[in-house]
Amino acid sequence: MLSTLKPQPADKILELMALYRDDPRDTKIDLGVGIYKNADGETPVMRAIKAAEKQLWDVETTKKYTALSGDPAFGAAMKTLVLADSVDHARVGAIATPGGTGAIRQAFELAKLVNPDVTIWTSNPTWPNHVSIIKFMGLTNKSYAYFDEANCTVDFDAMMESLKEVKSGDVVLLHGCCHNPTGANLTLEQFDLVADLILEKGAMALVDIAYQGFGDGLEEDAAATRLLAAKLPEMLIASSCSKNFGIYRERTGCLMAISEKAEQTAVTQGTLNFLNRQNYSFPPDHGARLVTMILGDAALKADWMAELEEVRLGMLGLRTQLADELRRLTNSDRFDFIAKHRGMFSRIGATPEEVLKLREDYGIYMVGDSRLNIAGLNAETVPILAAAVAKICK
Ligand code: PLP
Ligand code: TYF
Repeated sequence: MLSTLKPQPADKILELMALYRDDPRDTKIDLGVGIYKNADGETPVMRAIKAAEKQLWDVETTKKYTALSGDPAFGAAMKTLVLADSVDHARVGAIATPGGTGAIRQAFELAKLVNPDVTIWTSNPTWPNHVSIIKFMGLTNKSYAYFDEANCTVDFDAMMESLKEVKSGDVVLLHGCCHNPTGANLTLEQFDLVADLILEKGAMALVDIAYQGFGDGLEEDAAATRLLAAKLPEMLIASSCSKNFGIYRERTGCLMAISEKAEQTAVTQGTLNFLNRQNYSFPPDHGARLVTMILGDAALKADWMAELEEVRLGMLGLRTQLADELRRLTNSDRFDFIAKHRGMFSRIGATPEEVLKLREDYGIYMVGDSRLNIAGLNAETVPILAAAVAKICK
């Protein structure tokens, strides 16, 4: 049977990781995969995570199964972190999932259960795994206009125009903050208009929030999600702890599902638990437990927030430095958007040929669509990148 298998398309971002690894040049710069790196190019375990792990070693007495939802304390902590008081928590069901990707997959599963003919709308462009998972599940994917290539901003008029085609029972996937791959984000006013449209169409919003704390701040980055939660009767939120807690390999995420009325939450929660059982039974606990410990302990939380803020401000500083350097070298404001974008990524608007040239001639690795990971830079490599971009990008 296995002999009938055909090779599957590779993930372009992960493929780039391998190319970088095999490049012998010691001047190479990795701006590919979305992993936070400090100025030394390292992705250290965050201080609060280390401290929580130490505590956990002392207090953990068993590793027996938790619950199908994961530890309910994790769900409660994530509701507070992401939604705060925007919505009555009694209306929110939550499950722990293997990473944000697990939450996205389970959100699609839930949408499919509710409406087997569901169309899932994704931004053009979006994180490639969104599209890949939707198609793998046999669901219909439509894309809505999002990125204005010429100005490297959101083309909001075009976005609203394409969302006019949304039908009742469709799901509209939105990036809660720090849009991947473009770095260009909606304003709160624009999110508000999108919420009106979703409401009018009888569709459901699914917010993917994978970078809370990487853009404008922990609370600021959740503002759009909270606005939608306050306004829409029903909604799904797929949240990832991979980036903001730096626990990528622990696979920690949470799917939240908001029902219109608190009376419906028991069935919604039961359905979420059922979906966990169908797909992998009990979700992973280690990362979720650390997150719960940190969010529930004032000192650990304060230290986590302080470190996250250092990370965020470091990336913002690199954005400013890069935009300034490019303004100086090109004598234009063409790259000013880099300082306005938020999160780990920006698409700098290079052609695929230019991206290839940057890789081959300069050892600068960015994704084929010219997405670069800002955290892959440091004060020394920003001028190197800027000089190469100024020279290569027409
Ligand atoms: N959503 C977006 C937009 C992402 O960029 C990522 C990637 O890291 C994820 C979700 C999920 O990440 P993970 O499954 O590693 O938590
Ligand atoms: O977009 C990124 O680079 C991150 C990491 O299959 C990632 O979201 C990339 C590809 C992938 C899983 C995670």
